[in-house]
Amino acid sequence: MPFDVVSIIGLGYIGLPTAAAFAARRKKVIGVDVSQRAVDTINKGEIHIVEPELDMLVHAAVTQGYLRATQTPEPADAFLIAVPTPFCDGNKPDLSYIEAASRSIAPALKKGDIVVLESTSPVGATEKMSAWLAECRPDLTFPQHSGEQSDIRIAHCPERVLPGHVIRELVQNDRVIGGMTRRCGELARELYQIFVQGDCILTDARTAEMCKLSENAFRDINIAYANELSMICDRLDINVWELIRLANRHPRVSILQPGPGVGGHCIAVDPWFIVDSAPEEAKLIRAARGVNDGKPHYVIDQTKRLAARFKAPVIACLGLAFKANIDDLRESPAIDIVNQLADEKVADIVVVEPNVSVLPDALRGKVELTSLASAIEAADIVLLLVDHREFKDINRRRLQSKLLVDTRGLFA
Ligand code: SAJ
Repeated sequence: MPFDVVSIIGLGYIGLPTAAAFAARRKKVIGVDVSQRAVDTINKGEIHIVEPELDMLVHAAVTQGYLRATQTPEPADAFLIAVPTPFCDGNKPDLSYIEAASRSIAPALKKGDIVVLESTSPVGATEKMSAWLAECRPDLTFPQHSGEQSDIRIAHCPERVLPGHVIRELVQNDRVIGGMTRRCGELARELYQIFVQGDCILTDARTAEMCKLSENAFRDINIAYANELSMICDRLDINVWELIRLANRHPRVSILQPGPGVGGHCIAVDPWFIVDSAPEEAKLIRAARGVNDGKPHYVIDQTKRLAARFKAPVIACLGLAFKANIDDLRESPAIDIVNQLADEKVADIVVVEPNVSVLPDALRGKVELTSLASAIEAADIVLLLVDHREFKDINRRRLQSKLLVDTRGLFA
């Protein structure tokens, strides 16, 4: 039977749930991560990230002997690479994690194995991965040289799950599978059908890469539209939340929600991969990035204008995560906003983030992490940055004497 052993390289927000999904289907899974802390935590049956239901799945997988984590790659029948693809200076994609992961698994490869790149990647990355592997293993053949007959099969299958709903979406979402050859795609489809209930649709690797980038750029452009509307409505003294509710009554209109900016490691990053590869053509995609990256500065200016009304203002900043009900602080506009307000000494700042117990490095020593009740009690200005469920229950009467900057429309 093919795929007796599956290895997942990178045990983060995507890799760990994927490892757990294979293990739940009684596949032997070897999880590989460079972090000793992540490896130790997982081998205890615990998790190092916050994602609903993941703890139960990982605990079951480890205690039943289906999942084991290690820092060193071992032989397997299928290797899935799920490492970060950030951008470096100049908004250029940084493929160094993919390269390091590829080189690390190369010694463990044997004839007949498949390697799938799951990380969101610029067009051409899967071909590069194949070339790195080929360079490390001249004794094996790879698709770009020997086509259908290669020893190792290579494919790209971008993850599409929404943080906070990963376990459900991992199983239910359709998957786009880009094989370096038709046979590579077919084999990858067999692999994913072990746990995916959605359709697994075959294409080539470059189209699969572009498909994932296009999905996230689509969302970025639509959020930019909502953010731009929010600023236009401020100028025209119109409640943007009511406006969007009304416009969305049209059967073919579905405007997204404005916010303090776009965060996370996907939507704020991936459109740049398209811009980088086609700078002349990608005008709209670049403009949307500009609008969304500009929104935190707009919120900072709004807050500063209110703070100037007080002698010694206290601002309660509600939320640091990049979106509601998660602990993920990566690329969070809320952190940039709090950081700049603190650096400019606009006010004394207290912060509430129910999903973390310590402040991120960027804010340590500059602001105080406190409870919701005491933050609101102390505040002259309440700056709502994330629509966490805990904030929805705030007693509106306690806000009556405060000035509000509600970037998420929670109190609208
Ligand atoms: N946001 C808004 N207004 C909205 C929706 C989102 O301001 O109406 C903000 C959020 O607050 C957050 C950012 O956008 O700061 C991104 O959040 P998100 O929920 O739109 O997306 P992510 O980054 O959590 O996940 C996205 C998803 N992509 C799409 O929906 C097209 C997910 O399916 C992808 O798998 C994921 O990127 C990824 O890993 O690429």
